[in-house]
Amino acid sequence: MKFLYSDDPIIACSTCTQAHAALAVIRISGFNNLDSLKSFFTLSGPIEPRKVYYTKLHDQNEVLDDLCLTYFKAPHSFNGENILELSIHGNTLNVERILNFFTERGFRLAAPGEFTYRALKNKKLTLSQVEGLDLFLNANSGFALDQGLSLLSGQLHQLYDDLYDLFLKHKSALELSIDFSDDVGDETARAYFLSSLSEFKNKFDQLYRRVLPMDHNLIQPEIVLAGLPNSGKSSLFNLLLKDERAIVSSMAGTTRDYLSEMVVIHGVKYKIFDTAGIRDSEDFIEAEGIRRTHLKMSDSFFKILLINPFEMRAEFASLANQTFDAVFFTHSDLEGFAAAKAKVVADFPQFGPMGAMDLRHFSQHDENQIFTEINKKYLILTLDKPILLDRHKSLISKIHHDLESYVNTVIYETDVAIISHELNTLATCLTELLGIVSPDQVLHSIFSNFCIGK
Ligand SMILES: Nc1nc2c(ncn2[C@@H]2O[C@H](COP(=O)(O)OP(=O)(O)OP(=O)(O)O)[C@@H](O)[C@H]2O)c(=O)[nH]1
Ligand SMILES: [Mg+2]
Repeated sequence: MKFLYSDDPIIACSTCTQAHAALAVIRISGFNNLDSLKSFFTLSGPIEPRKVYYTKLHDQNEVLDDLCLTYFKAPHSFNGENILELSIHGNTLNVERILNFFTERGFRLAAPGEFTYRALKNKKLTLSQVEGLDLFLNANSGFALDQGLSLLSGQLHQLYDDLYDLFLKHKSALELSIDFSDDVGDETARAYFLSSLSEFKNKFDQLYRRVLPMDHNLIQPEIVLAGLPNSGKSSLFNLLLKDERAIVSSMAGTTRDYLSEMVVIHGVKYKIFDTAGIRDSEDFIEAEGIRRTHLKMSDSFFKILLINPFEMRAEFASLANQTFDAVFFTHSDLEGFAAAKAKVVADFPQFGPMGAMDLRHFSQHDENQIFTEINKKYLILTLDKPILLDRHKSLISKIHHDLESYVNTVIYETDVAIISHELNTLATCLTELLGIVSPDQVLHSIFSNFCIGK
């Protein structure tokens, strides 16, 4: 990420550049003073900060666009630099022409997230605020929007700060017990040391509880349709999308690799997967497709199993070993369905209640039934406000692990040097969580996710 060490003036369009729109916002940041820019606009007087000017951008005598211009003077801007914002007409060619106009005059096109990186560098935002902004801009659900906003407004950072204060208090209690135990007495120093540890641990445990549902990605929640070949996965996939997206046929093994599409259910954007039917296959490509089905099943937060009771195979045992969030029988319109279903239910009692569906006459009621189950699970998983960001989740889990080991050391170890060493290990993770220390690869992974113009 070369831009970490650059402070050139940069420019980007901060709104969508893929389609025509009424307006587009171009941002220019990091210029030393306005003199280098003022001559491009038709303005009589000085440009005052935080005032909107209706003006024209011109290339010598030719007018390029009429626009609204706002100047944010450093350090009172989003990223602490001088920023000029231009609200121009949103034709994509117009946007491109204006960007070219400035790049030909020494302004460099900004890399994704570069404006925000400068906000971090100039201490306008903390690292977790930056992550909150990223989460907010890429949110797929109201919950992710709320958590992004909470991070952006610094609420989670405040919690980390409070935790760090308790940590420092405990650290000073350890130093006190080393340096002054003769003065304050061994017992008193030890009691203070232990109570400060328990205070820190209680606070940390509250945070750790929010990391527990670790297994699934709730930022981009995934739903998988799984089952044997010909169980109706692609049929249901198309019905839920209301689009003939996947090929449906009576030939077993039609879907050979997974397909995915976005579907919005009760305001949450999910990625739904149609997968290759599971069976033993000699065919290399189909076998690879089936391996991918298994991977998708372990990634997805909601797994739907479809069963065609007329086409059972030995391979079903491998599916029956897993837990599914919903299990449905298809082909309920066919003669002999009740008996075929009863046999599967008797052979595989572990699934519990299973619904039945006639995918040839899929109703609104069927759709509601599936969507309600998905929504219910998402709401349950997000009820305790789990922390969504992977970097935070893994650091909090690491602190949890180090803290458990530290508590054991405190109980069984008398050598203060060893206790002190373990406390320092804990400190390293905490400072990373707070963003006091941010290794380059952490910054790289955060900023590589950002969109251009932010
Ligand atoms: N009568 C009836 N036919 C169905 C039903 N559901 C699916 N089918 C038919 O069953 C066949 C297989 O359906 P698909 O949706 O392609 O099955 P799949 O699970 O995607 O199969 P693979 O891609 O081979 O793994 C097609 O001919 C569908 O029209 C149903 O509820 N009733
Ligand atoms: Mg299919």
